[in-house]
Amino acid sequence: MNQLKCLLWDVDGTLADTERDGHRVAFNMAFEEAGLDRRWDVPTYGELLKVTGGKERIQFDIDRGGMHNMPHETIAQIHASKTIHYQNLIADGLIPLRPGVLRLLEEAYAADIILGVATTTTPSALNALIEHSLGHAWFERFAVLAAGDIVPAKKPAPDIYTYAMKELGVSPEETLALEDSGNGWLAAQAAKLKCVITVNDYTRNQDFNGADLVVSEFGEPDSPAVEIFINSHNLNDVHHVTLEHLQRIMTKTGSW
Ligand code: XBP
Ligand code: MG
Repeated sequence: MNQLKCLLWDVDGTLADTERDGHRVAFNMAFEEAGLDRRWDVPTYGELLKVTGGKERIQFDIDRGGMHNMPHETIAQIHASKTIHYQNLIADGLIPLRPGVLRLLEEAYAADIILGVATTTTPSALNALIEHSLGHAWFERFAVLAAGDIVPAKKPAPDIYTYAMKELGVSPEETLALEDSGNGWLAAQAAKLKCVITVNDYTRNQDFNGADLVVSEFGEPDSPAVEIFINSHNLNDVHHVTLEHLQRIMTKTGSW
């Protein structure tokens, strides 16, 4: 029987709904600054989210003919400017944490669960979110911040999860991933991790077949009950997701 020893957190869409009003807006600001007439509206950005990584997303849009005037700057320069705009948006306090995130983090930290981050986003973008939405103390409380180009292949490849576990000295059998997207779920699955998913407007129709628990959000005790979409372990008391639910998921043998 496996005990929960480590929680690995995805960032965008899981800790906070950063994509629509954060990253997307910052990309558009950078395009404007670079003299590009391209703007990513909300549905277009939803399509582009199938490509993980901001630089890769811009490249993909160029390759598919989305950008009609080619950028003067390189993609790396446009992305660097996007990251600064994103950091400023986060510093303005526009993107709160999702419901239940801080409660679960605090519960797990108090229980001596090892906490780590495994994300596709750029380290400086992650740092801004920790500083302004979580609080400075969390730089110490996360035992690893695995982000961006630190691995060659981004999600849906398992690499960022494998890297984080190696840094922490933990095994997949004692680690649970918290994700929000199909690409995140594929990455966790390929890393042989159990996985709980909190969907959002961009991801609720994606394929999470085989995930351990898929819910609308982690929720809060004093809010209405969360919606449950997949409940592979038949947890029968999920009003909001607690550390105890995550521990129960880990103790299941995988015979479902
Ligand atoms: C989400 C991503 C990132 C962000 C943009 O990462 O795919 O590319 O959309 O961030 P995750 P960057 O869900 O793994 O946290 O522009 O910094 O790549
Ligand atoms: Mg995500």
